[in-house]
Amino acid sequence: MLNNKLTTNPIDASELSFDDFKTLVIEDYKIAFESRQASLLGRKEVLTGKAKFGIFGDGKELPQIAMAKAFKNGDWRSGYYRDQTFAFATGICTMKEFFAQLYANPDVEADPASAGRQMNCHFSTRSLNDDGSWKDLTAMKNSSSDIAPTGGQMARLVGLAYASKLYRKNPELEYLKNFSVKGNEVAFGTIGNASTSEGVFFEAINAAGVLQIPMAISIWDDAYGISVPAKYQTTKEDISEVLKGFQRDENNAGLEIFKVRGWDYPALCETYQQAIQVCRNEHVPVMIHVTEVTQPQGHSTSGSHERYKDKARLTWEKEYDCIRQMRIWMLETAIIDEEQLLVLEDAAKNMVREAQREAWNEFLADIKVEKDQGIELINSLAAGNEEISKITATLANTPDAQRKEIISSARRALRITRGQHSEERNKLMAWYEKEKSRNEERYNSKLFTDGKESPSTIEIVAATYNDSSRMVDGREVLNACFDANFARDPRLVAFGEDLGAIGDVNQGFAGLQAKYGDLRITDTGIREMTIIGQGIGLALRGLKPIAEIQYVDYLLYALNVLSDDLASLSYRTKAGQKAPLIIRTRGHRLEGVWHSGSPISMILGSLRGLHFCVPRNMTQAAGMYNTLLRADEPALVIECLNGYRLKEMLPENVGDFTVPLGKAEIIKKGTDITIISYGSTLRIVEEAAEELALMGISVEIIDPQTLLPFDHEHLCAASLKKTNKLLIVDEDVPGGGAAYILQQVLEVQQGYYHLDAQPQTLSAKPHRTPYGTDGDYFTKPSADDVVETVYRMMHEHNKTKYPAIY
Ligand SMILES: Cc1ncc(C[n+]2csc(CCOP(=O)(O)OP(=O)(O)O)c2C)c(N)n1
Ligand SMILES: [Mg+2]
Repeated sequence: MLNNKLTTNPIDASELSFDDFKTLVIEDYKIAFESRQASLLGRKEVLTGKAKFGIFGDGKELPQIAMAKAFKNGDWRSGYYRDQTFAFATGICTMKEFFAQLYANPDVEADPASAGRQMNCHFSTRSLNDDGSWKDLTAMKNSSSDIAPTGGQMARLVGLAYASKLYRKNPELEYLKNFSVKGNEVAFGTIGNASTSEGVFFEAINAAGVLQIPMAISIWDDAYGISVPAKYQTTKEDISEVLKGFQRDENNAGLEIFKVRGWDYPALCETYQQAIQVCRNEHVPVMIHVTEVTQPQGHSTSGSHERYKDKARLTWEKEYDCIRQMRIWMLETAIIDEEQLLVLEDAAKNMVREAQREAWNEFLADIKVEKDQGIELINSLAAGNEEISKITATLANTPDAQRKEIISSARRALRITRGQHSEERNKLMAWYEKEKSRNEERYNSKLFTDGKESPSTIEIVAATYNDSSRMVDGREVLNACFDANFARDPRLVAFGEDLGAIGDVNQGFAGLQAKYGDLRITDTGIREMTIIGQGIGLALRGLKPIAEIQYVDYLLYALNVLSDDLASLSYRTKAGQKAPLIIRTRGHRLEGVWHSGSPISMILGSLRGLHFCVPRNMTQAAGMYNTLLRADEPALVIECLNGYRLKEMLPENVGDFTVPLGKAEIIKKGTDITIISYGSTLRIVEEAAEELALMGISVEIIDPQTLLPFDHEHLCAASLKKTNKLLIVDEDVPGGGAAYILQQVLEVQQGYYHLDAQPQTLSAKPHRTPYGTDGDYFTKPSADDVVETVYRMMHEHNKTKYPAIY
């Protein structure tokens, strides 16, 4: 077994003898050189068809070696696809793992970063044990899981650094020994020069300056973003020049900005030592702008850079290739001689080649077993059937057949032999079923971590009331719930716009900052992407954040971070990382185009991987928070904007009762028609049901309470058995959230079977809601609309009993 851990050592040159110093430098060169070989060989593996796509870290080796020297156990990285040398130098990725990911090996042992789910060079360490519990993150070098959207790493970087601030400043967190040592951890970010054009980059830099957090952002500046040169990307073509206003000075806190050339090894080492010392000790954000970086093989395997770089640039890139420059410097300073270098380089090439071969053989090994089994089982059906013989012959002649070819062959054989009964066919079928479930585990599992703290494991506790229970404003129920939870668990923090001093715009957190301090309950700038990123980073580091988005209408400003990063986290790491972040927001009907949204289908379409709660009132919301805050999976809760001042009875166990996720509730029993609704429209449906009762129509109302998951017990279909009629009411666009509910009830719950009338949806108009009472009335479903829609359905069913209204 190859030992291909490459890790580099931190250096403090002042304390070393020249010989020790030489050894460390040579070791660094070796890692850089091996990494370059990995890039060259990786590209070949793609171009010869063994892997599908390749993007590599060539040209960026030396700054990453320097960065790795300053990176300690407990620290975090939030970077992007160029960081392979850093990953090798820190041990975050081994050479063999690098190739395993390139081949998409779905075995988590082979590719611990993503179990073959991510493109190559998307790095990630495993923070979790198999049961979803945390490892000791202070004893390891941590990398949050990369995502492909450029700049996407910036939002969570803020949170990773902010966690250090909380751990340093809040003594109540000291017991969390697995996550921090007095907040000394630095969050290292990396980003390409062109990606600094993204809004999230500027948002994150500003937030870091405001928050004063130990965030060290490195910019690998190779003057291009794929083919687009700096003049289209960056004002003055120089990002550190542009950001000079963020530089701290005697009077103002800010960032410390460094600039260093990417081929100058001694300067890089010195710069990183200095920068990270400031960052770690003083908790000041630093930026290291690494210029004059090259990209010898071009952007990725998708094209060649000769198409867009002129001759002068290509010549310069050759000359200032950082490995070449380091080599020259080492020879000039007599650190090594040419002969020794050649030996080292030869050994490095062999090491990389060996790791690649092992990774490829391991990738194919399991598949080969499945292929042999598949061929044998299919062959046993062949007797005289030419079509089947052809299938196995083709499969046998495909040396690098993957699971797709093997399973597809078995399925074709089963289709061809449909209707036949034989022992052989039964065997193939059993094998296919077994492989199907193994492949589900390989390719479709772990949308959630499903660990021992999953919301489904939280005990169900009913709300209780006593004789002295009071009716209070809905917001007071929430307030009491948050109060109890913050008293119970010091890991909880909440933040958002206007959430701190005034306790949010609807006062759910009123008075709680005064009680728990502004480290735990705090205001933020207007910066939705990094509010969510702040939450993700904290959650990745063992805290329990509630991030508030002031109105659901503004969720769009954070949707990229929520969808790309939070929602995909468990899946893309195959439960290697979790971020139990709760997003609290408010929405549905109120007033105006941007304070009345109910974009449910947008959320359903983009946030699989989150639980999605749509409580009808503040008591249900509190019960959901009580569940979620005891569990370890991310969720979004939309409170009803128009419900904060409505009266509700305050439960005596307001911080302890739980509303389980996926548990629908029958709000009103009835016999003629089932209406499914959620959130604010439920009150309208209830009002309509009263009028319908007077018209002789008995309505059963079901509140699914959560849309993801949806009605585990299939109460909706059970209700249809009785009523045979279905109406879904919501205030999303037509064909939005209601269409999803239809799919759940008709398809998943097989409710179609019980219908005797066309199922209907009643949603809002497809445009946004105009301001004012009439704007709402003519756009969103009203009680009139519900009454008449139900009545029309009853009329269709029995025209004599229910004569037409219009
Ligand atoms: C949000 C987003 N837009 C576009 C892309 C496609 N894309 C991938 S890499 C890249 C260029 C990035 O350049 P830079 O940030 O300078 O990094 P480099 O590759 O040069 O190291 C682009 C446009 C993407 N991945 N994500
Ligand atoms: Mg670039």
